[in-house]
Amino acid sequence: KESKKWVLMATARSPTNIAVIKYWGKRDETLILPVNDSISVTLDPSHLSATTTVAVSPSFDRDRMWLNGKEILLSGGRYQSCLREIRRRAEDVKDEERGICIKREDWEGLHVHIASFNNFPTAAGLASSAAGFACLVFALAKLMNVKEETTELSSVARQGSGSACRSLYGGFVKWAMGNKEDGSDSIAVQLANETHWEDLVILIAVVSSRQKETSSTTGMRESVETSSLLQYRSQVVVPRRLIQMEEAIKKRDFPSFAKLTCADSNQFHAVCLDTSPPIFYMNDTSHRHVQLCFLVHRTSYTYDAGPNAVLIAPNRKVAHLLLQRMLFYFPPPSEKELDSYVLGDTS
Ligand code: 2P0
Repeated sequence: KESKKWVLMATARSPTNIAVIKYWGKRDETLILPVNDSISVTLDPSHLSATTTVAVSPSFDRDRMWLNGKEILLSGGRYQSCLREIRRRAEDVKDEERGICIKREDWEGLHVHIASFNNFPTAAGLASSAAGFACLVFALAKLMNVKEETTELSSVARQGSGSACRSLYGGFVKWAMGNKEDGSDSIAVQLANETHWEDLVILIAVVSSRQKETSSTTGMRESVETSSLLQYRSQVVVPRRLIQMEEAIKKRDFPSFAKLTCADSNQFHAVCLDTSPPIFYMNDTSHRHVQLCFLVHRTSYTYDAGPNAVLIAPNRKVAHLLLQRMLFYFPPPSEKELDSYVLGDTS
């Protein structure tokens, strides 16, 4: 009975990432294998990130998880895939001070409890699943003393959520689609680390923190089934754009980087419109942000599966100017407006 009292824990924090060449469409839904390569920039972990603590104890009778304090079901295939893949790679763990010894073969019979928090809106098109699954996989790997390289872990995180594989690295990251059927070469690689382009400033304008109406998973499936633009994009446009984007990142060439980023965001949303039934992730406010971006010289924008703007400036000076314009055209609500909003007065 005494031996049932111990709990071993590990905590990790992972930032979200913003794709500048978008992933949209899967060729295998179970293994989460994409139809094209993608490139993203990982944000600073102090802002949009997930923090996850995983715990193991012989007293736990089943795997359980809490997301932002609320228990969620772990029965979904994606959580099960990540847990299974990490358990498969688990090693011996010893805590001599506390007299705990877990043999690699013991992990199969032990259960985990997982508590995860996002410091930003969940499922509002700010890649919360990317930060969440990257963090879960990293924390579990730490707890179970998994020795694999980050690239190998990225293929586990990918099975939680495609974009999560890119959040295991900082800086600029490419998710290579791979071509093997088992997905073993569908992994993330770091193109440049977080110090490579430190001047770059990313501003996020939260237009809505409501959950999106069409989940990425459903949206992608419908685009793959119905959009001919998606086929052209994945086979012709993205391969070309990828080479240009890698070059722009390497040279810190902001004009090329900005042009490619905007073009790729536009094409992703064009694919959404080309889907049947059409998917509308951007709204009128998003469109106004795009117009504003064109008014401020040397800025770029990108939109994920939601209306929130991700605006990119080459340095703090331009970011300051952009922010000034944003606050002029989209002034924050007055205290009176805020009060009526909180009190539910819609008049
Ligand atoms: C991306 N998005 O590259 C693209 C751009 C949204 C638009 O990856 O089904 O949540 O879990 O693999 O990763 C959002 O899709 O989808 C996404 P699943 P995920 O960031």
